Amino acid sequence: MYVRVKHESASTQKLLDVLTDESLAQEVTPQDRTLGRIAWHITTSLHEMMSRTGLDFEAPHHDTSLPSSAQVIADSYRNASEALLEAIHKQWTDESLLEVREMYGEQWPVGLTLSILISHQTHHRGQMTVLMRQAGLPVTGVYGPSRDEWTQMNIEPPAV
Ligand code: NI
Repeated sequence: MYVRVKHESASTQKLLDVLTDESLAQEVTPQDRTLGRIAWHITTSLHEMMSRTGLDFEAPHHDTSLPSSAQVIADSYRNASEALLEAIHKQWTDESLLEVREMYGEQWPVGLTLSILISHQTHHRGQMTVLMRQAGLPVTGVYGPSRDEWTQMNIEPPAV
Protein backbone atom coordinates (compact mmCIF):
# COMPACT_ATOMS: atom_id res chain seq x y z
CA MET A 1 0.00 0.00 0.00
CA TYR A 2 2.87 2.34 0.88
CA VAL A 3 4.50 1.73 -2.53
CA ARG A 4 1.16 2.34 -4.24
CA VAL A 5 0.72 5.70 -2.48
CA LYS A 6 4.27 6.63 -3.44
CA HIS A 7 3.67 5.77 -7.11
CA GLU A 8 0.40 7.74 -7.16
CA SER A 9 2.08 10.77 -5.58
CA ALA A 10 4.84 10.68 -8.19
CA SER A 11 2.29 10.51 -11.06
CA THR A 12 0.37 13.46 -9.67
CA GLN A 13 3.57 15.41 -9.10
CA LYS A 14 4.61 14.99 -12.75
CA LEU A 15 1.36 16.65 -13.86
CA LEU A 16 1.55 19.45 -11.28
CA ASP A 17 5.14 20.21 -12.28
CA VAL A 18 4.13 21.24 -15.82
CA LEU A 19 1.32 23.63 -14.83
CA THR A 20 1.92 27.30 -15.60
CA ASP A 21 0.40 30.30 -13.83
CA GLU A 22 -1.74 31.13 -16.91
CA SER A 23 -3.03 27.55 -17.19
CA LEU A 24 -4.49 27.66 -13.67
CA ALA A 25 -7.50 29.60 -15.03
CA GLN A 26 -8.34 26.93 -17.65
CA GLU A 27 -11.94 25.80 -17.20
CA VAL A 28 -14.40 23.45 -18.87
CA THR A 29 -17.43 25.62 -17.99
CA PRO A 30 -17.70 28.67 -15.73
CA GLN A 31 -19.65 26.50 -13.23
CA ASP A 32 -16.87 23.98 -12.81
CA ARG A 33 -13.53 24.05 -11.05
CA THR A 34 -10.62 25.56 -12.93
CA LEU A 35 -7.41 23.59 -13.48
CA GLY A 36 -5.80 25.51 -10.61
CA ARG A 37 -8.74 24.81 -8.31
CA ILE A 38 -8.59 21.06 -9.07
CA ALA A 39 -4.81 20.97 -8.54
CA TRP A 40 -5.22 22.73 -5.19
CA HIS A 41 -8.14 20.48 -4.22
CA ILE A 42 -5.94 17.40 -4.82
CA THR A 43 -3.21 19.00 -2.68
CA THR A 44 -5.41 19.96 0.27
CA SER A 45 -7.30 16.63 0.17
CA LEU A 46 -4.22 14.86 1.53
CA HIS A 47 -4.56 16.54 4.91
CA GLU A 48 -8.34 16.91 4.81
CA MET A 49 -8.88 13.15 4.47
CA MET A 50 -5.89 11.64 6.21
CA SER A 51 -5.91 13.82 9.33
CA ARG A 52 -9.38 12.36 10.06
CA THR A 53 -7.71 8.97 10.59
CA GLY A 54 -5.52 10.47 13.33
CA LEU A 55 -2.41 10.64 11.14
CA ASP A 56 -0.38 13.66 12.23
CA PHE A 57 1.48 15.61 9.50
CA GLU A 58 1.94 19.14 8.21
CA ALA A 59 0.16 20.02 4.95
CA PRO A 60 -2.15 22.77 3.65
CA HIS A 61 -5.65 22.59 5.12
CA HIS A 62 -8.69 22.41 2.84
CA ASP A 63 -9.73 26.01 3.60
CA THR A 64 -6.33 27.45 2.58
CA SER A 65 -6.93 29.90 -0.28
CA LEU A 66 -5.94 28.95 -3.83
CA PRO A 67 -2.40 30.13 -4.66
CA SER A 68 -1.95 32.13 -7.88
CA SER A 69 1.40 30.45 -8.53
CA ALA A 70 1.65 27.03 -10.19
CA GLN A 71 5.06 26.60 -8.57
CA VAL A 72 3.57 27.13 -5.12
CA ILE A 73 0.90 24.49 -5.81
CA ALA A 74 3.46 21.97 -7.13
CA ASP A 75 5.80 22.58 -4.18
CA SER A 76 2.94 22.39 -1.67
CA TYR A 77 1.88 19.02 -3.09
CA ARG A 78 5.49 17.75 -2.99
CA ASN A 79 5.92 18.75 0.65
CA ALA A 80 2.46 17.49 1.65
CA SER A 81 2.88 14.08 0.06
CA GLU A 82 6.39 13.68 1.49
CA ALA A 83 5.04 14.54 4.96
CA LEU A 84 2.15 12.11 4.43
CA LEU A 85 4.44 9.26 3.38
CA GLU A 86 6.78 9.89 6.30
CA ALA A 87 3.85 9.96 8.73
CA ILE A 88 2.50 6.66 7.35
CA HIS A 89 5.95 5.12 7.64
CA LYS A 90 6.47 6.29 11.24
CA GLN A 91 2.97 6.21 12.71
CA TRP A 92 1.38 3.13 11.14
CA THR A 93 1.97 -0.59 10.94
CA ASP A 94 0.16 -3.04 8.65
CA GLU A 95 -2.37 -3.56 11.47
CA SER A 96 -3.20 0.17 11.45
CA LEU A 97 -4.87 -0.32 8.07
CA LEU A 98 -7.54 -2.47 9.74
CA GLU A 99 -8.38 0.04 12.45
CA VAL A 100 -11.76 1.70 11.99
CA ARG A 101 -12.25 5.45 12.16
CA GLU A 102 -15.27 7.70 11.87
CA MET A 103 -15.12 9.25 8.39
CA TYR A 104 -17.81 11.62 7.12
CA GLY A 105 -20.42 10.06 9.41
CA GLU A 106 -19.47 6.49 8.47
CA GLN A 107 -17.10 3.88 9.89
CA TRP A 108 -14.17 3.19 7.53
CA PRO A 109 -11.10 1.03 8.07
CA VAL A 110 -7.95 3.16 7.66
CA GLY A 111 -6.90 1.07 4.63
CA LEU A 112 -10.19 1.91 2.91
CA THR A 113 -9.61 5.63 3.54
CA LEU A 114 -6.18 5.36 1.96
CA SER A 115 -7.66 3.54 -1.03
CA ILE A 116 -10.39 6.20 -1.40
CA LEU A 117 -7.76 8.95 -1.19
CA ILE A 118 -6.01 7.32 -4.16
CA SER A 119 -9.26 6.88 -6.17
CA HIS A 120 -10.27 10.46 -5.43
CA GLN A 121 -6.91 11.70 -6.68
CA THR A 122 -7.11 9.53 -9.80
CA HIS A 123 -10.55 10.94 -10.57
CA HIS A 124 -9.38 14.54 -10.35
CA ARG A 125 -6.13 13.80 -12.18
CA GLY A 126 -8.23 12.62 -15.14
CA GLN A 127 -10.03 15.96 -15.12
CA MET A 128 -6.70 17.76 -14.94
CA THR A 129 -5.24 16.05 -18.01
CA VAL A 130 -8.19 17.19 -20.16
CA LEU A 131 -7.88 20.78 -18.94
CA MET A 132 -4.11 20.60 -19.47
CA ARG A 133 -4.66 19.57 -23.11
CA GLN A 134 -7.07 22.46 -23.53
CA ALA A 135 -4.47 24.81 -22.03
CA GLY A 136 -1.89 23.53 -24.54
CA LEU A 137 0.35 21.93 -21.90
CA PRO A 138 2.25 18.66 -22.42
CA VAL A 139 0.65 15.73 -20.60
CA THR A 140 2.65 13.00 -18.88
CA GLY A 141 1.52 9.38 -18.76
CA VAL A 142 -0.04 7.96 -15.61
CA TYR A 143 -0.78 4.23 -16.10
CA GLY A 144 0.72 4.17 -19.58
CA PRO A 145 2.40 6.57 -22.00
CA SER A 146 0.62 9.76 -23.05
CA ARG A 147 0.47 10.74 -26.73
CA ASP A 148 3.45 13.06 -26.16
CA GLU A 149 5.48 10.21 -24.69
CA TRP A 150 4.71 7.79 -27.55
CA THR A 151 6.09 10.44 -29.88
CA GLN A 152 9.22 10.91 -27.75
CA MET A 153 9.79 7.14 -27.96
CA ASN A 154 9.51 7.41 -31.77
CA ILE A 155 6.44 5.17 -31.71
CA GLU A 156 3.33 6.03 -33.66
CA PRO A 157 0.60 6.74 -31.03
CA PRO A 158 -2.30 4.23 -31.14
CA ALA A 159 -5.04 5.18 -33.63
CA VAL A 160 -7.82 7.31 -32.15
NI1 NI B 1 -12.91 15.90 -4.88
